[in-house]
Amino acid sequence: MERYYQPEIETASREQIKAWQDERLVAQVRHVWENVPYYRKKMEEKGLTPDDIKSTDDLKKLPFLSKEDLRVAYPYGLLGEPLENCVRIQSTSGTTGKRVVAFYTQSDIDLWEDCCARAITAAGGTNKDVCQVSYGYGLFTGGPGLNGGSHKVGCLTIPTSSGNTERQIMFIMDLQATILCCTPSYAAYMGETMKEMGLTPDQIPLKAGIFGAEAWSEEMRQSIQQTLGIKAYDIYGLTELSGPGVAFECSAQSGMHINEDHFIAEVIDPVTGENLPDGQQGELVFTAITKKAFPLLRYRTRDICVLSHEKCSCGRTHVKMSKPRGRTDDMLIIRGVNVFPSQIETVLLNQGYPANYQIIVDRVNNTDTFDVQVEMTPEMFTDNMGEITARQKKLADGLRAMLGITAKVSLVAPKTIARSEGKAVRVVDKRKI
Ligand code: DLL
Repeated sequence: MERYYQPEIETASREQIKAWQDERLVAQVRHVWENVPYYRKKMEEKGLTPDDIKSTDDLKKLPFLSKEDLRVAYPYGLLGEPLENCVRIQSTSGTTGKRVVAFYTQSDIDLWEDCCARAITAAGGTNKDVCQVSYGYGLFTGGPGLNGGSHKVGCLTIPTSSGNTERQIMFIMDLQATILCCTPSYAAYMGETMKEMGLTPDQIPLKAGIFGAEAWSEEMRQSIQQTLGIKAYDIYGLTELSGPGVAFECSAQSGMHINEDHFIAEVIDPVTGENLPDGQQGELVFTAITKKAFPLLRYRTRDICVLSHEKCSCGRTHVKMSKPRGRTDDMLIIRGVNVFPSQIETVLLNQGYPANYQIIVDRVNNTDTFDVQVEMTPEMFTDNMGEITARQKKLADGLRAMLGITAKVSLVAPKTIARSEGKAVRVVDKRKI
């Protein structure tokens, strides 16, 4: 039987959800107008006052916020509460440009942890479970968010953080962990290590995994489920909007329910900014309607996905987002063709390769070079060059069929490509260096 953490909210009628959103949006716009001069100015530039926003039907009148706004307003420009009401910050790794610093009141943290508790419950978690949180703790939101959610559900929580894989496995086995939370690439690495240690899926006590923070394909899900003998659930979120738990997967494993009592989701055309209907792919935009310290309105995530209001077999009524296909800024343009790392991953896994790969793009004599390095499994590994060449050709053919351009494929020995304990680095774009 499907279990919910907050059943009355998670299965509320569409009318009820809209009523919550209408009321909370109006209050949030007023809160922002009164407390965030940066956004007030943006509203004024459009000739808007809070009186113009009477319900969610008026949402599209509001100006967007982008990563660029976060950079300009760094560090306090989007703060919605006096600092004395804030109790925590979290931050992103800031690989491109300035770090994002998000602020939380105690109530903001509480709502965020509720969202994570919903995700853990949807993955079958109860107070009888042992939940190992192997996302990084610290400024990254993964560890703290799922730690808080796990406490709320009442699981025995093992806060291992990421890294030290042998110790991770020791805790899973000795304390009989039943739920594992980490990035999908780290889950794959743990699975690989356990297999090498001679552990079979039936010896591994885990039953579920809650994996997110990076794009991962359906093929990768199947592979992790098999190696660990678990059901693998996706979880989505971003620091700017609290962290993990903005959306989470249920037993249907077909998209993630967005916590619509806290976030209003829109999908827009990234070029024109126009709203797109269900089923059409575009950029995900969120309006946070309950959190107060960092109250972002119409924040452009750069994540590309589609929304669906179709009835879900789990009984939850909140809208579902598809797995993000990638980020607008992850998308590579190689010789004029759009390429997402997730498309490449699909081809590799379909041909039996592990998800250990790297994409290296460069520009030589004004032409883009496109190299894909892929690890062989120990079973495939051979020094028969003829066999390797045939395999490389088959993979290059598969990639050409998927992408429409030719890649130079190099098969490399097992364990050549660095493993990730957090978000995996799949792309090295030397054109940008
Ligand atoms: O990655 C929060 C998180 C932690 C989510 C743990 C899930 C689990 P950031 O570091 O701010 O926050 O990165 C946010 O990561 O805009 C997406 O591009 C990507 N992302 C997050 N979850 C998923 C997912 C955390 N399930 C950025 N699938 C987002 C694909 C994801 N991409």
